[in-house]
Amino acid sequence: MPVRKRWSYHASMSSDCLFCRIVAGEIPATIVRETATTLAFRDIDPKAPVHVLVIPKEHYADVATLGQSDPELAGQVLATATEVAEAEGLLADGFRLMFNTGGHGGQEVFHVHAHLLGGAPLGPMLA
Ligand code: DGP
Repeated sequence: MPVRKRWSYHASMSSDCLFCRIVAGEIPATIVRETATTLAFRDIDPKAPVHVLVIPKEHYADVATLGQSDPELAGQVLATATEVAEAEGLLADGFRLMFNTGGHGGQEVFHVHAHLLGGAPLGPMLA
């Protein structure tokens, strides 16, 4: 019986990953910025007037894995997030950039993504 190859912890694309399927164009998304290595698109359930998800196109499960495996790509995600923040007019008043990570972090989609939130006062994080 053939052994079904499991996707390694990071791989270029996973067919059962929601955000890999957005990168592949198989699932529609409102894309606000795209670079050779990153993609930014609006969150389907926005928690602020501006709520954009910024991802590397390559699949990494979470920011810890990305940061350890490819810090240059992690930096490109931050650069794209900053470009989106500027394009959305968030630089003057500020914004929040966060990576939910793992179970305690409340991560639901295991393709690393930065949440870029802004457009209104967001209040304290740990209320
Ligand atoms: P997290 O809990 O950090 O894993 O956040 C996952 C986010 O992904 C959540 O804010 C909702 C968003 N999301 C889930 N499914 C979709 C989708 O199909 N399209 C878009 N644009 N966003 C999605």
